[in-house]
Order: sequence, then structure tokens, then C-alpha cells
Amino acid sequence: MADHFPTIPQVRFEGPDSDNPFAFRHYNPEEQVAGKSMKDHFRFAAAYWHVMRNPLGDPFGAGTALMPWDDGSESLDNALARVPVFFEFLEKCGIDYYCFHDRDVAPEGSTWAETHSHLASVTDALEKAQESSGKKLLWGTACLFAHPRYAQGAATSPNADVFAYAASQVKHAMDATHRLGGEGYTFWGGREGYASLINTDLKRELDHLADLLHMAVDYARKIGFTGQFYIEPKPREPSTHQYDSDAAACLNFLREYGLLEHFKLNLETNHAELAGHTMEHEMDVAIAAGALGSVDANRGDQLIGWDTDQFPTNIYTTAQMMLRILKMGGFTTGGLNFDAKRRRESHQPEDLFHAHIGGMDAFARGLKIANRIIEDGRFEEFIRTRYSSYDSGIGAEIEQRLTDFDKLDAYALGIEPPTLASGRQEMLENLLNDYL
Ligand code: XLS
Ligand code: NI
Ligand code: NI
Repeated sequence: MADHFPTIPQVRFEGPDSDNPFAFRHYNPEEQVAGKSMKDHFRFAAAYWHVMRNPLGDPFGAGTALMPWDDGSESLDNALARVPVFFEFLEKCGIDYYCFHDRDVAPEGSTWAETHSHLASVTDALEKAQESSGKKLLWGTACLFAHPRYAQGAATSPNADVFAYAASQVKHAMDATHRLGGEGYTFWGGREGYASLINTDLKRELDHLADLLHMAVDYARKIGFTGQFYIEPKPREPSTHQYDSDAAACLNFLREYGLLEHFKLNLETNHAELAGHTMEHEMDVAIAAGALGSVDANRGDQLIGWDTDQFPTNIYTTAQMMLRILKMGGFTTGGLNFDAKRRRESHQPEDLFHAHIGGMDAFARGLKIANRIIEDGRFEEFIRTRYSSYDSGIGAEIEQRLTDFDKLDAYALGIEPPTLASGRQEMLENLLNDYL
């Protein structure tokens, strides 16, 4: 096999005392935690778009990333040449899954038919690479936001021919995902929103978005695709407002249009922050609805108000995330997809490895911390006790809807005014720090 990363050794677990920057110090794939190997807990995935296609440009300057394997063209040959490089990266980094957009792996052709045939050609190459490496597709998706035809939306474009193109593109992206044994298929509606309400029929656009998703559900049935559909919330960027703005908005949309049984959420840390939430909030909202499917693992920058997609290194956050994933019983079809890019200054291929190693180690530490918190049981016990007035008496009657306003009015008149127990937030914050 050609070696496109000659300066980088196979990344292995060497333990916390290792000073090898190309080794895991915490992520030990086979180590058992809470009855499962670390690699099965995380189901780590790399994002084709960031690893292979992100030149690390920003609005003020061109890309800086060195990609000696890439001739810079939008040709099919160049697309095919990237495939073995990506699989070599997965292998060296010890990552079992990947995710892609159709346009990351295959370019647009000179006609729409040629665009479809390019995707089919690269899908052949991906299929062979998966077979020989054992790597798997976590989810696929269609890029319905980059091409100028989608400037005013894809499913929510005011132009019905654009809707038809979007549907056609999703059909072929679903075919590719299905052929590659993808465990999921994601919809992220970057342009499914508006720049201004002054020219927008919001209700009609929402109806059209639901139409596309219903057609996708029907098409999955038709081709026998049984993977999980995900919606990925994000409030803005590139649109001023995106209809899938946060977990609650997505759940409401899915319920309103009868789609909830077919979809789960793919939550991204940076998107949660852009929505003015914490990732913990978004996860709790999704889990409460039984709809947490997968995670795009990254982080934002508190001082920058956009989707910086940095690699996750904050152990406080990874611990909170793993706590929730453990409590929900782990991922089924989903996993932790590093939807994250290096900084523009980190332009060398080596930096791809440092970035992913850091993310994987941060989640390994988060998992161990979360497991200790659960085994210790003190948080759970505190919260259980905090709500214990609902376990019996009047609280149980409320929860079981055995009471009403008249009965509660009489009850309240007959008791002493309520006294509250302390919420003990600071004590619990101190306790949390003890586990870190
Ligand atoms: C962009 C999104 C995107 C989705 C896939 O902000 O995170 O990368 O994950 O379309
Ligand atoms: Ni994402
Ligand atoms: Ni993002």
C-alpha cells in the first residue's frame, strides 16, 4: 500500500506516560469500560469533507492545507485518487467509521447525468476500499448547499425545479449510502432557511422540506435501506435562520409533519452553542424524546460567534456528553463523528493526526470520568432525592393525574407554606470537579 503519510507511525495506545505525540494516551480501543470496549462505546468516525477536502481557507484568505496527493482539480481521477489516501488515514489513526457528502467524494460533472455517474464511480472505489480495510460508513449525506443552484434553498427553494434537483441528488446519495452499507443518512439543512422574511413564505417552505423528507422515507422503503435517518440541528450559518435551528425545533417539525418515527437527531456541539445552548441541553432534549441518534463531535470558540468546528479537547464537556450516552445505553446506529477541522495555521498532514488523536483521547477521558460518576451514584442519588416529593402522596397523585385544580386548591389551603431544600449547585460543581 502506498504511504501518503510517511512521517507518521501507526497510532497506538501507549498509556498516559507516553510522550509520543502520535500515540493515544487514554484511548485504548480494546479496554473494557462499563462492560464494553472503548471503540464500541465511541464508534469514532472521520469526516471526509474535513480530512480530504478542507483547504483551511477563511473569508479573508485562501486555503493553506498541504495535500501532496491532490492535484487540485475537480476531475474524477483526482476524486478516485483521494480514496486510498483517506482509507490510509483511517487505518493509521485507528478510526473504524467515516461520513461523507456526495460532493466531497465525487465532483459535479458537465451534465447532471454525468454528476450521478461520477458518484457511482467513486462509490465503486469506496466499496472496494471498505472491503479490503473493514472500515464502515456511519452515515452519508447530500451536499445541498454548496452549488449556486441551492443559493435560495434546496427543498425550501422558491423554485420547484431546484426541489427536483435536490430530490434527484438525495436519491443518488441514498443509493450510494445504501450500497456502502451506511448505518445512517443525515439531513443538514444549511440553506433550508431564509436570509429575510421579507421575501419568504415560511409555511410553504416548511411544507416543502417535509415533502422532501417524506419522499426520502418512501424511497428508503423502496430500495430496502434500513439505516437511521438523522436531522442535524443548526440555527444559522450559512442562512440567517435555519428551520432546523435546535433540537426542540427539529423535534417539533418532525412531530408536526408525522416524521418523528423515522428520524433521530445528529447533534453537533458547535451548533448547540450557536443556538445559545450547551451540548448537554441539546442532548437532554433529544434523549427525553427518545431521539438522540448520533453526534458530530467538535467545539466552538467562546470568543468567536461562528461554526469554528474545532476539535473537541474540553474534558469537562466530553465527560458530560459520555454521561448522557452511557445513561441512554450507548449508540445503536450512531457514533462520534469528528465534524472538525484544523486551524488554518495547522496546515501539515501531521496536524490531521494530532487533531484526531486529541479528540479521541478527550473522549476516552470523558468516558472514564462519566463511568466513575455513574458507579459512584452520588449525582443520581441527589437528583432522585430532589424530586422525591413526587414519589408518594400528593406528588404521586399529580404525576398519575389523579388530582385536579379543585383538589389541589383544597390541599394547598390545608398545608403549611412549602419550604424548599437547597439546590446545592455549588456543592455539586465541586463534586464534579473531584471526578476530573
Ligand atoms: C455544517 C454541518 C455539516 C453536516 C453535514 O455545519 O455540521 O458538516 O454535518 O452536512
Ligand atoms: Ni455536522
Ligand atoms: Ni457544523
